[in-house]
Amino acid sequence: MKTNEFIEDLRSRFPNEPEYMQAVEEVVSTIEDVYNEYPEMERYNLLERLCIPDRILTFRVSWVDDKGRVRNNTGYRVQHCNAIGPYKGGIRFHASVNLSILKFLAFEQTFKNSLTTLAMGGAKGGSDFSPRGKSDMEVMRFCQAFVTELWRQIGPDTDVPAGDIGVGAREVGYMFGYYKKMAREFTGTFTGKGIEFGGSLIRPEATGYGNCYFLLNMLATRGIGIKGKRVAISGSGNVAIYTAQKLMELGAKVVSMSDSSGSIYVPHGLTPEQFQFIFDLKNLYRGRISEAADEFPEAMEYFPGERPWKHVKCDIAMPSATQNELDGDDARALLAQGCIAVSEGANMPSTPEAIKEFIAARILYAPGKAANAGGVAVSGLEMAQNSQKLSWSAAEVDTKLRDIMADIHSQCVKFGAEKGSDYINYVKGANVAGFMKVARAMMAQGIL
Ligand code: NDP
Ligand code: 8G0
Repeated sequence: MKTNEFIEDLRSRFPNEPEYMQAVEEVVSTIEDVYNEYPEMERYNLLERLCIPDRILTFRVSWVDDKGRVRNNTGYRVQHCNAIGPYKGGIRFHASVNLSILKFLAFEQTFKNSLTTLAMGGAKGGSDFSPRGKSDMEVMRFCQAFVTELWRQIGPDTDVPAGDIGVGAREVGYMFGYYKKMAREFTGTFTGKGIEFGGSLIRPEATGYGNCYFLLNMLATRGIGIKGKRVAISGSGNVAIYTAQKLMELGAKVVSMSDSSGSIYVPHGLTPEQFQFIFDLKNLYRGRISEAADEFPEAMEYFPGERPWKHVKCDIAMPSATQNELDGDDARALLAQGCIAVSEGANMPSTPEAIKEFIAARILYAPGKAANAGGVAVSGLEMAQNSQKLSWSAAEVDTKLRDIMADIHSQCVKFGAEKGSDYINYVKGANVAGFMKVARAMMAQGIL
C-alpha cells in the first residue's frame, strides 16, 4: 500500500473535510508498516473500508423556540464501524458541528473503543444546535425533535449514543426519555444517564480521572511523581473539571482553565475553595470562566479570547476543550518553559505540527484516543451493568477504570516502544494496537 496515493485519493473524494483527513492521515502514517506486513489486508482493501464510515445519517431537526418561532438545525449520526461491537460514541451539540468534524470523531472513536478492551464499535453524532443561551424547555424540544429522527437507528445492541461537547446530563436525560417513549422499551440505549435511571457511578468523572491515571502510568516510565507538578488544563467542561479535581487530590497544582471566551492563569494553583467555585459556576449556573477571575482577582489573571498555553508556566499540559486548540507555536511555547508531558483529554486537541514538536522533543505525549478513553470505557461498563440489570459501587467502577487505563498504557508501550531506545511513541502505539484488533475482526467477517 502506498500511503501518499491512498491519502491523496481520499482527499480528492472528500475535499472539504479537513478534520476527517487530519485524523485519517495521522493513523495511516503510523500503521503503514504493520499493514504492509499482512498482504491479505491489502487484498481485502481493508484500509479503505476502515477509513470510510459504514453509514452516515443526516436529517433536519425542526423545533419551536420560546417565542413561537420554528427553527431548523441539521442532525447527524456517523456509524463508522461495528466490527468489534455495537456502534458507540457521543453526541455533540455546538454551532461548529459539521460532517467533517463528526467523521473525524467517529473514526477516532473506532480505534479508541478497540483500545478499551470492551466490545464497542465506533460512532459519533450531533447537531449544529447550540444549547448555550437556550431555556431548558427549548433544549428539551430540540432533544425530542432530534430523537424523533434518530430513534429508529439506535438501540442497546445496535448503536449507543452518549454526551459530548454541549451534551451533558440534562440533554442525555431528555434524549433518553424520548427514546424510551418512542421505542417503548427501557434499555441502556444511551450512556451518561442519571444515576436514578441506569447511569453508572463514576461516569461523569471517568474521562478526567482516566486521563490522570494514564498520565501517572506515563510519568512512572520515567520515575517521575505527580506531587507538586504544575498542570495547565484547557476547557472547564466535564472533562476539564474532573481532571482538575483528581489532580488536586493527587497533590498537583492546577494552574489554568479556560472556555471559548478566554482563559485564567492561577500561578499558585487552584485552592479547594476556588475549585469549588468553578465547579458550581459551570455545573449549577452555566457561567463563564471569567467570573472566577472576577471572584478571585488576587489569585488569578484572565486572558480574554486567549488559550492558556502561552500564558502559563507548567510541567504538564492537559488540553481538554476541543480539536486543534494547541498549535505549533503553543507547543514550542510549552516546551520552551519546560513542559515534560502532554496528555490529551479532548479529541485531537493538538495540531499535526504541535504533535511533531512534542515527538521531536521526546517528551511524554499521549494522544486523546489513549488518554481520554476512560470516558467511553466507563460507558461500556454502564452498558454491561444495564444489560445485567445491576449496578456496581463507585469503588468497583473506579478500580475497573484504573485497570483499563493501565491496560491501554501497556498496549501503547507494546506497540509504540522505539527500537534501540527507551522512548515510547504513544501515537504509534495507540494507533497500531487499536487498528490490529479491528482489522482482525473485519478480516474474519468477510466483505461487508
Ligand atoms: P463540555 O461541553 O462539557 O465542555 C467543553 C469545554 O470546552 C467548555 O469549557 C467549552 O467552552 C470549551 N470549548 C468547546 N468548544 C470550544 C471551542 N471551539 N473553542 C474553545 N473552547 C471550546 O464538553 P466535554 O468536557 O465533555 O468535552 C471536551 C472534549 O473532550 C471534547 O473534545 C470531547 O470530544 C472530549 N471527550 C469527552 C468525553 C466525555 O466523556 N465527555 C470523553 C472523551 C473525550 P464554552 O463553555 O465556552 O463552550
Ligand atoms: O460515552 C461515550 O460514548 C462518549 C461520550 C463522549 C465522548 C466520547 C469519546 O470517547 O470521545 C465517548
